[in-house]
Amino acid sequence: MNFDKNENQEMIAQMVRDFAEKEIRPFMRKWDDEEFFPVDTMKKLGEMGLLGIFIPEEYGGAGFSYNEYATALMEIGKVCGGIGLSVAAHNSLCTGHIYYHGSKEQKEKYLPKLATGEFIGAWGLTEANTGSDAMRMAATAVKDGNDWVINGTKNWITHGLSGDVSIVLIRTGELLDSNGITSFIIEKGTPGFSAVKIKDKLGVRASETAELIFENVRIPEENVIGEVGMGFKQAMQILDGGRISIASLSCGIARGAYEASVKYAKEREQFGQPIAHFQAIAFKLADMLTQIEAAELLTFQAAYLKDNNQPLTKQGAYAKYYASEVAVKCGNEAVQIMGGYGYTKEYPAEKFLRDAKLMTIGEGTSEIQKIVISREILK
Ligand code: COS
Repeated sequence: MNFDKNENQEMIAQMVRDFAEKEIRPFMRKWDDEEFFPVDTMKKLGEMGLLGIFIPEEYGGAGFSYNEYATALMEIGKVCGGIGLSVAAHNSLCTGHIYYHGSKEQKEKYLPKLATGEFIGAWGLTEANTGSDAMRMAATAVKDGNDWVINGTKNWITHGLSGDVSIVLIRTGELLDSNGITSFIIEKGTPGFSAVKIKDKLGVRASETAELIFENVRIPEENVIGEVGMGFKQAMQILDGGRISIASLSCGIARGAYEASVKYAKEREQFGQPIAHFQAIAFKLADMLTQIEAAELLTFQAAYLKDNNQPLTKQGAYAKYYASEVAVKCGNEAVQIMGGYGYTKEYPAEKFLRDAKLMTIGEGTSEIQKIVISREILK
């Protein structure tokens, strides 16, 4: 086993760090307060290759692997979980779905634009009544001539409003038929397709979330991804990879909370000495770092499996489960270490905690990860 970071990882980490300090940190509080999704910042991330990190160069991507993708998300997560979530959803869900399951024509048409940030990507599986129980979705697509006609809604969709292209999972067969769901590509502006922004989220507020509405939306057959009926299985595979991105982002948020805590604990004096000198605080830091390092190892292990085309359902799930819970713990401890200050927006701890909480929910809750892991153990 080699634990050294490779040259690309070092280079990407430095590049993302510089970008985040200049283009994200100065504005993230304002974006968070105003729930503003900075499309311009996303475009800049696209120009740097961060919206097509694992897409090959022939399709306009950076041509890196999941290893580098995980590294980039860890760095962004240290600064802003909201922007990190947008980068993750764009790369592994929308762009990844077209890359792994799309036809040559679909890849040539969409990937160069998605990978460079000309297009922002969205991905829709969840509905208002079907989150964990994704297969019970109600939105339907019915064949009419050469078109499919879609009706229904999708909910909690990252970039649902700003997305230039959305991949949506829609029922084309019987309820609860695992071969009865199909993936479609829908472009912004398609008649009958609209979106409404979801407001007042606890965290990741710089990342746009929306409800998608389909009213007799006509989609040509050429926008079906892969085979009709294979959408659910494609989505499960996409989520296997997506969960690595949420694990990576969680590691970044956790480390951001930890680093802010160390700085505070060394500066803040009580009883005549820095609070870091008290074991009550120092042990919190020790616990945080130990868990972060373990979460990173699980995450890089899952990324390694993905890069080597090995099964990763179980490893992706426990990386996501563990790392997201560690992120919440670290955010919580950061608030505790900073005391009253940590409870205010003047200090970064509360935002780490709010952003971290979504990590235990999105792309499958911690409870769903335990279902996935236990099924893999017992099958
Ligand atoms: N890769 C490929 N295929 C998979 C798979 C995977 N990781 N996981 C399941 N499948 C296949 C199964 O093999 C099964 O195929 P058959 O019917 O041909 O045997 C089919 O998909 C249905 O799987 P399963 O019976 O396990 O479906 P369930 O309804 O029991 O659901 C869970 C399984 C709960 C794991 C799934 O619904 C899930 O992940 N839910 C959470 C969804 C989620 O993460 N939503 C958040 C989206 S936010 S971006």
